[in-house]
Amino acid sequence: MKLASLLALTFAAASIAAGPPNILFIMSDDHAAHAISAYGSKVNQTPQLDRLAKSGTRFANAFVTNSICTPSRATLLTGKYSHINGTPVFNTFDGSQQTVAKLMQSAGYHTGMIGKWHLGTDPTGFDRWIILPGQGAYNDPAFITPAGRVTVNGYVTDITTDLGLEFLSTRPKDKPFLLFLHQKAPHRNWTPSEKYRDEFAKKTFAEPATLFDKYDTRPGALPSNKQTVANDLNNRDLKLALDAKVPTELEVKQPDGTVKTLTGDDLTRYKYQRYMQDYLACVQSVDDGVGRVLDYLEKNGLAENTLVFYTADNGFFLGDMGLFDKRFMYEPSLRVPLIISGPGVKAGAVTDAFALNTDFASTFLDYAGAQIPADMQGRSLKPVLAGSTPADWRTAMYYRYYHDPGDHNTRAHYGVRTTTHKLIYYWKQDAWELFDLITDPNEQHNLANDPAFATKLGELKLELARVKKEAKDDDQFSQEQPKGSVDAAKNLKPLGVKTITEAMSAAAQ
Ligand SMILES: [Ca+2]
Repeated sequence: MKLASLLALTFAAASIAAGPPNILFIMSDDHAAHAISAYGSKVNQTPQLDRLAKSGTRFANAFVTNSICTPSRATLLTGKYSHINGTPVFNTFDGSQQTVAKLMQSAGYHTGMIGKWHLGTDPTGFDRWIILPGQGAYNDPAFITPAGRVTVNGYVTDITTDLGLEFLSTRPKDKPFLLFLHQKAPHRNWTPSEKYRDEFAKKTFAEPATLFDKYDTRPGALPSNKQTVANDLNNRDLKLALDAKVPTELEVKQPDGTVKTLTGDDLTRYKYQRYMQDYLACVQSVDDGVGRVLDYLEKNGLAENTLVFYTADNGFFLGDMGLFDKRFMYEPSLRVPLIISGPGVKAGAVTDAFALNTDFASTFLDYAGAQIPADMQGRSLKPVLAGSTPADWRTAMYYRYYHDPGDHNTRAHYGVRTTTHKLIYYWKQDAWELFDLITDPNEQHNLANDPAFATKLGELKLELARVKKEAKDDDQFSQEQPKGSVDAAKNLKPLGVKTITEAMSAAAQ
């Protein structure tokens, strides 16, 4: 037998013996796609995420269905929209319901949950879990485990990665694993590591074209929102003082040593730079962590049979429309990064197929060879990843945000995004916004009141009604949301400062 055929046979046998793939799902908090170089970032370089994109498939159109932390995480676990899984705002998640973690456990997977959780109740369906309380802390963070509360000294992004590597090295080797490795960064109050703080504080970043957006033609929600770079970044955000006062003038030392008092647009520009310096420094540590995990998989023979996902729980405004934060259905916040590599995934590919965070649960189950429950609302991405998007793949997606007024005086809304247009409805204001995403990708010109677009508006209203019905949204939470806060304090047994190994031992059920 020729060597080539022998090798082919050996590889075939190895892939059969390998069984269902491991799944490593890395999710960061508030990481905008446009802060990743593989997505064409104009403000930073992310070599490790680019490396993942090179070995896998990058989704150019990945969206979340409710752009906010807790609801997004509930959707990941259930494969369902907020109005079906019962978590539309920051209310506690009912962990007794069907979740993908439980289903994967039943399918023979060793399951783990590490890092930011923010669902209020304890994780269910995980063999090992260690989560940050609420938002968690950037430095010397506390973690909640089934055994009690532990503290691990160091920087949270590095620690979360270390815990992930410890999970991998101590896992039972006779089972495939599903690991949710959830970074807290780069969430507000953007606190960089010592490694990157000074380096990024010296950088200057390109301003987005819409930093000084005046919100003309969009009076429904934008003018009253309180997540603007100009008027809402406070002393704490800007690392000027510990209070939440918003500076309206500021003495800043110039490169030539003189001191200048900044006000108005100059001050907004300064705030934008300070915000980006810290936010992007946080992103850099997340990127490092992705690299360390990829190295581990390669060195330990796991790369061949492990699917690696990278995504974020929501998008983020990087000064776009003059904003920070998320929540709105506008592109910077609706859109999330999604890069997937692994067995059966086309390498170096970019797909335009719409992926939603409702799709993850079905995708995991599909790869595991397990049955996908009929009540899950997403669709497996597996064929898309193999390079053959089904002919009937979605070309429109439904979105709904509820938290009104919330922390930033955001108006509740729902809408539909197609491949070319977006229609948003602020139901409490009865205000419509229609955008042509091809001619106006920055969503500056609301066409809803333009008679020339009356036909298009009518078509999109019908499309919105269709996707809303398809998502089984009967306005269940349109007026009142469930009670119970994910940030309520808990009395837990304090176990003191622990090493990574000790902390991970406490994570066992
Ligand atoms: Ca988030």
